[in-house]
Amino acid sequence: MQLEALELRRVALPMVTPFRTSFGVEQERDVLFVRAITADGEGWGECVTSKSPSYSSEYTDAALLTIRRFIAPPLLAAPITAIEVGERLSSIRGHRMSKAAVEMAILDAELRSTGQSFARFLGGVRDSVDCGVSVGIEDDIGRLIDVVDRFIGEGYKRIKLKIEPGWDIEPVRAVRDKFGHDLLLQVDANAAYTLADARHLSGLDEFGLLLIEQPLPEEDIAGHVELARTVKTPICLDESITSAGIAADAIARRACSIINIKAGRVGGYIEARRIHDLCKAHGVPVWCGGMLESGLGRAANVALASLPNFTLPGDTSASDRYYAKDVTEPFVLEDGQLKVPTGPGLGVEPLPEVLEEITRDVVTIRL
Ligand code: OSB
Ligand code: MG
Repeated sequence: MQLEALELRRVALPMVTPFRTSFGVEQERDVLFVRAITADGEGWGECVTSKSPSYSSEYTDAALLTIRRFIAPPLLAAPITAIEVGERLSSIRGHRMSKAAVEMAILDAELRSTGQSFARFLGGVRDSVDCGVSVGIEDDIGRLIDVVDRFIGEGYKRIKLKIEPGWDIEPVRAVRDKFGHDLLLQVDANAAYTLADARHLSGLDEFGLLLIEQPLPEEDIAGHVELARTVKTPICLDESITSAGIAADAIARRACSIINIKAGRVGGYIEARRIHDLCKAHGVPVWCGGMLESGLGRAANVALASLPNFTLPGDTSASDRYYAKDVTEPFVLEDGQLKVPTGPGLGVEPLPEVLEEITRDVVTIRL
């Protein structure tokens, strides 16, 4: 299809509670929505960057600039299909979240025009997916127990605790003591440790965790190889896995035995599917990560999570986990699951009044 324009809409989405991780606190999402406008209709993408470059090197101001200056022009220059976006942008290094957002919008436009859903296109095999929830770092253990108790009550099938040095063994012990050993429980360090902490992290082994996510820095594949030999808890990588090539390398070197797939981090849903297929071929289970997405990104994530090798519950929480008012019809938990949208493309759209209310700025790029 021929793109007529790309609209970049910067929105502010207030969060219900601050979300604290080892790299910072988020209270309001500063998000970029991408609207692909074509002669055959439109499509939506969501950029998963945040305000500051703290989870990864990308951030929203930079994504806006990168899309305007480098990503939009080659895509507007000649007809394009979603599966060609990666190749068309291959001379632009990095900026995967920015590329992913634009690819998502083009894919949505394409699938809407042919009447196919994201899940169908990606190869989904389930009509609903098991959901976990990511629990931020709390001020004290009493508060943490209350938060976890509430999420279990809401039906979440798996709890992930954010950890950092000084907030690791004790909170995990407290949650295990309170909720028992049947609770599916895992932790996420967002790269807050070094290899010198290997023995300390072995202290988590007694709690029967599903996995420890990204203990060491993004670039430190060798460190994770070493750590995986010391710690019995399975190592799962998030930040480190930026492409199918890196995933193949990490698996071959035994840096991890589980992978968290986030489409934004790897440059789009098509690369995400490649990583899924690779992991499936190697017997490496995957699960769908999250980046505090609005209903747009959430719809695509739930579709991705319906692929066969997504055998662990994902960070595919309900809309009300983060937002009192989502930009789409809200995703609501039913028996710990979310329904995979079946309509054309994402199967959801921004609600016009909400979109107007949260929009801070709109830039339209034409050829
Ligand atoms: O590391 O998985 C992460 C949120 C923002 C950035 C990074 C991460 C997270 C989460 C929450 O853990 C995921 C979600 O619920 O969307
Ligand atoms: Mg993570």
